[in-house]
Amino acid sequence: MSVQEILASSYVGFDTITQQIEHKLLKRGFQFNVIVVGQTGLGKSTLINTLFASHLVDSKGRLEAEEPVRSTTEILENSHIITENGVKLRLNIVDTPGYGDLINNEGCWEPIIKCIKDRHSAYLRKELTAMREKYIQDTRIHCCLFFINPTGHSLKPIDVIVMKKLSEVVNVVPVIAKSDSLTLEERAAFKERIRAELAYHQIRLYPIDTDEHDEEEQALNARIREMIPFAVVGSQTNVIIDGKPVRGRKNRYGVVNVEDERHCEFVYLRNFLTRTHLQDLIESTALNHYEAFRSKQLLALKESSSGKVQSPVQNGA
Ligand SMILES: Nc1nc2c(ncn2[C@@H]2O[C@H](COP(=O)(O)OP(=O)(O)O)[C@@H](O)[C@H]2O)c(=O)[nH]1
Ligand SMILES: [Mg+2]
Repeated sequence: MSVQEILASSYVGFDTITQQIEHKLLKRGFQFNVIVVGQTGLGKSTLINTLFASHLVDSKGRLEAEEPVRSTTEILENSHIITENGVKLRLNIVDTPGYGDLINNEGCWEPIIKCIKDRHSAYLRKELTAMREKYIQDTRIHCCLFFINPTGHSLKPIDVIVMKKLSEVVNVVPVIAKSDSLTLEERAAFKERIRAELAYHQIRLYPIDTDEHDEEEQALNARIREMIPFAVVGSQTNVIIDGKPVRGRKNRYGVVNVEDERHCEFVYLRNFLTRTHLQDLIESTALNHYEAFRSKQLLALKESSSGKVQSPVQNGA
């Protein structure tokens, strides 16, 4: 028997591990948690429904003018299971109605930051219990869609503050809401200005390159960063274009086809969120945001417990 033959016959079979992993992952399904932040009426619910091609979100903002403006503390959560070609995605949408609706928006970000941190600490508690579950359901927020008012001017000071705070605890993806209200020139100039402002205020938004990313991924990330913020249009209704129903908005002077790249950047956002970066959003939440939170908490815990141990010694015990 030649060496070649021995090698050929000694097939161990670990190359099937990818299939094994796939089988296991498919059985378990995926969990994706998104938080949407932005003023009432900017089209948050509509966009989420357009993104995931169904009527998912029912939490409403203000419906009637007489209705009181909701406080930002009212954070609503919707959970849905969507399936595509046998892949199960458990989608959690956290809606924050009322953000930035008030005249004085001082501290309006606090409930949102708290919500994100609370989820981190709930996960940490589960990790730390002695009889921990075999599989801890991932409740950490993987992505924050931040809706920018399509003013065409610049970011509001409050947006700058909030995006900065959010980017420290979560992957922030900014979008220009209702971008059908901007002309193409206005849109390009607005995007440019927002990018300049983000850079000026040193707001580091997702995606951020790490050692884990290879050259190809870094090149893709660079392209994404040049495109941010995505100028999107949402619609929950179909209009007929060339005999085919498409997601679109029809008005007196024409139709915006949401999925047409010449009309808006919705398709880029969807590809980015679901086709190219879904896994990275989930992973980077665990590796970066959660890890930072976790080590800070554990250090604090260690310090406080070592304080307790030392005290009897100090008392001369
Ligand atoms: N022109 C335009 N209107 C939109 C767009 N997205 C949503 N709307 C409309 O804006 C209104 C508020 O949308 P909604 O999704 O409830 O906003 P939310 O309060 O941010 O959740 C609805 O009448 C939508 O039909 C958009 O991209 N362009
Ligand atoms: Mg809504």
